[in-house]
Amino acid sequence: MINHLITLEEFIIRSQNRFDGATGELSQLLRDIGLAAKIVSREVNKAGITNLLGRHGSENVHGESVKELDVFADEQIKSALARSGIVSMMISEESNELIRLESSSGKYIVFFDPLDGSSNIDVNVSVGTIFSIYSRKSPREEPARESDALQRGDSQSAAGYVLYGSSTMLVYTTGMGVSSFTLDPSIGEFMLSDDDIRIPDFNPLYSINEGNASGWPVGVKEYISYIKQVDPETMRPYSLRYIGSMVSDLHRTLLLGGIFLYPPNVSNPQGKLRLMYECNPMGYIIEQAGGLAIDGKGSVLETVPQSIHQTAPVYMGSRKNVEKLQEFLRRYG
Ligand code: AHM
Ligand code: MG
Repeated sequence: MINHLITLEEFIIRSQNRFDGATGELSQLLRDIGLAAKIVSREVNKAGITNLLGRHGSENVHGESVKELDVFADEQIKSALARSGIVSMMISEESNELIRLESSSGKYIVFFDPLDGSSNIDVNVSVGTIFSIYSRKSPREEPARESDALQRGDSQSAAGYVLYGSSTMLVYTTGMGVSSFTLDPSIGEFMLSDDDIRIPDFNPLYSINEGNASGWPVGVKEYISYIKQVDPETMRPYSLRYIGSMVSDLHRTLLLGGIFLYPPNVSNPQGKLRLMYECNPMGYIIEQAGGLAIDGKGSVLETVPQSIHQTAPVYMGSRKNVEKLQEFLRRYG
């Protein structure tokens, strides 16, 4: 419970002060992202009354149509990441290639999805920005290498998301728990809402696109059929909640508990969601809050990435919910 107001800036500085030897670079980077989030939030909120809304007429690297707001968010985040010289490379869902910045000696590599769930914008459903930050491994006097970007999710220095919902919230972790901030538009500041979010251990809630059921692995089919059976003792049947906007579905899961699933299916045999800027950052947050994030074999965060835009199956949420799913995945191979 927070009994006095703390801004995002103040919180970041206080957290930095707890580390001897912190250079302040990560703090600066988080503040830069916070600023971009405010600008994107302003545009998302007024999208309905301006002509920003609508298709931009091009397709991104995944063949999806790009909306004007995606482009706007992409530009804002790129310029935020470029402004302090801390980032050497960035990777956006909207760009095929990784982007090398002039500050090639910058310490950090940032992956981001500028506006996730953008197919929901036209219908006024919440969307979000996701980011994932890695510290480079190569010497800083040399230009950063692609291998600096292809690190496992458990090496993330920080990860977070911004949810543009009924209010705008920024949620992030640097590996010491999860904190959330709510944008107060009247003063233009993100204010601390919770400095230690814990995901409930269990909730009979599940979140999945059931339209894809025919292509799921047998273990997932059997699990979903199990959670629909009636058994009050194990709180079955579970309730279904699916928005179709990952940030929204996982924000709810983080606060209320339950399980979010995006298994492989016929159209996406390797899963649909992107490992580096969807599964890893959201998985890191869920695990930091006490939940689990798996890909069906092991922890999502232990996957060794092969490419910057690769996809992965993902199951994450409350520990007991995910463990029950794991039983089914093991039993049915
Ligand atoms: P996007 O990055 O193109 O917006 O796609 C990702 C979105 C996620 O937000 C969401 O969880 C998922 O796609 C929904 O997919 P589906 O429509 O197949 O259920
Ligand atoms: Mg996305």
